[in-house]
Amino acid sequence: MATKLLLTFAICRLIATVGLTLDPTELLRLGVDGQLTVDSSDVDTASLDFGLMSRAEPLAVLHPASAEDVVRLVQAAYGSAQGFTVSARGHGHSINGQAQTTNGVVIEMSGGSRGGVWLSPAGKVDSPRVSEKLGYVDVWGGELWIDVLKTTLQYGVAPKSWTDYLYLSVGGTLSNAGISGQAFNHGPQISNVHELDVVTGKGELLTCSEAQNSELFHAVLGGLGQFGIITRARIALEPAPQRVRWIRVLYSNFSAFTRDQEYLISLHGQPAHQKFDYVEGSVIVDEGFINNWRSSFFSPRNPVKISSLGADGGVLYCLEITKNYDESSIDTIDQEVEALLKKLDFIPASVFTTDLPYVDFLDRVHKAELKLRSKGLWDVPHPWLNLFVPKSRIADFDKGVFKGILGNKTSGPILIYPMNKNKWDDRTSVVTPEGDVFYLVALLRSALDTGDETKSLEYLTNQNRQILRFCDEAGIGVKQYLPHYTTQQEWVDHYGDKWGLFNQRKMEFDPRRILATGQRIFKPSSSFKPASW
Ligand code: ZME
Repeated sequence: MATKLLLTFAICRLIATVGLTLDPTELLRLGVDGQLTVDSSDVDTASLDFGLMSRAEPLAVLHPASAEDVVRLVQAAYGSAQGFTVSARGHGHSINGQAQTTNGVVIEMSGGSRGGVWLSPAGKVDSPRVSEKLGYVDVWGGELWIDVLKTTLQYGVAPKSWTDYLYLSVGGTLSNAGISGQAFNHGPQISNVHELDVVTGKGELLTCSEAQNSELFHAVLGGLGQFGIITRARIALEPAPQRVRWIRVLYSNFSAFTRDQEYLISLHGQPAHQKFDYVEGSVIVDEGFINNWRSSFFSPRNPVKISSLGADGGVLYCLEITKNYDESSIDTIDQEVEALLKKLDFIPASVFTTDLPYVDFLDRVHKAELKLRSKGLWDVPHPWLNLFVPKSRIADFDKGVFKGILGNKTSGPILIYPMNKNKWDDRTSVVTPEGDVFYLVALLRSALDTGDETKSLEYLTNQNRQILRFCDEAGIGVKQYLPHYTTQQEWVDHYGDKWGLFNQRKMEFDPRRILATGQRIFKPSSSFKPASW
């Protein structure tokens, strides 16, 4: 209690210094079980994200002990005359300040001292609750996918659809879509959720699914945090494979590359032994990069002279595929992979194969993270650009961007892979391009201050603008994934036909526009905003 009073005084003082008129007794009356803090280290952490390109300080930070704490905070924000904003933050891997907020409170959904996993509305438990039939798991919204994986593996099961990087929160990826090489087959992560608990912008804790509160369910999936805070998710599981055969093959011809990728994802309806489990790809625009990349993936034997591969316009394409297996399929894995590879048109001498445990494959980006961290190359600005490009225009994109604007320079991985739109639910809040198949193109760049201006944040940010302008002028019809815009008109254009629905859902579920203001989609309502807005 003494701590709580001290905190309240601190918040009082803080609010006084920023000139807000928020009545501090509103926060005192919260009576949260978790920790509400204005510690500078908490505020600093909540002010930043992985992108390191925007900074916004919240008034305070809440480390919730349960969904009820989230309810108490949002109810206080919603019910107060002056009000404040509320943003949920997971592991802080947004690029453009999407989980930040000024004049409000950041709820730290992940990690901290809490530990374990919290279920709502049932209360605390020590581990995620795996259903008896092992068909799904219930997890706290702030849980990281790596921890969901480690726990479910103890029961011999695992989620079906992933992101490349697992140190992301469940609520965070479900608020976007959650994609990786499994999405062609299982759909994005938002297609693999049975049920959610959500705290709406009115402070109501609602369970939602296709059958119950379905409008909220679809709104929240890919909803960029605009309609509620996910406190529990029920995630679809499958029997966990034991091992992964991981293969990379190279192409110099872009149309051969995309033809093969599109063929492989067209196999989604086939029996498991006749398709790959994961289909991704990458673009290699300079030779220095592939040498690095090759040495980290393959044994020092099997040398490949990149210059001898006849790269078309100096650009190479790498198809990356996996096949999962276990003891029962150990005798057939070689033949199954061979039969699939026979159908493809890659450069014959360019097959690179690894074999590893399932968890090591899924957690592969973390290994890259540890290497980059050890060289001080992780906590740097990340001017990332993620685009959905329609299949019909991917060749134009290649010509204009990979063989054009990028100018043989990379500052990080460039991912490219197609997905089947029939695995996406149009009732969710996500926006995808026209056509049955669209590509993810991800430019995952790190900015460095080395004196080489092509590595600078300014250069890369400018290049992102150039790429978007090129797509716009060529009428390519791209949609940003993990979108970032600064004006409402751009958001209206982004949502297109879905804007009306998106706006209607906002009025219903967050009428005072207090949630996730860092997305910059809606301004907090004018009757409500403090003078400093
Ligand atoms: C900064 C960094 C990103 C280092 C490796 N990556 C990645 N590598 C491969 N796929 C990724 C990825 N980040 C997201 N997806």
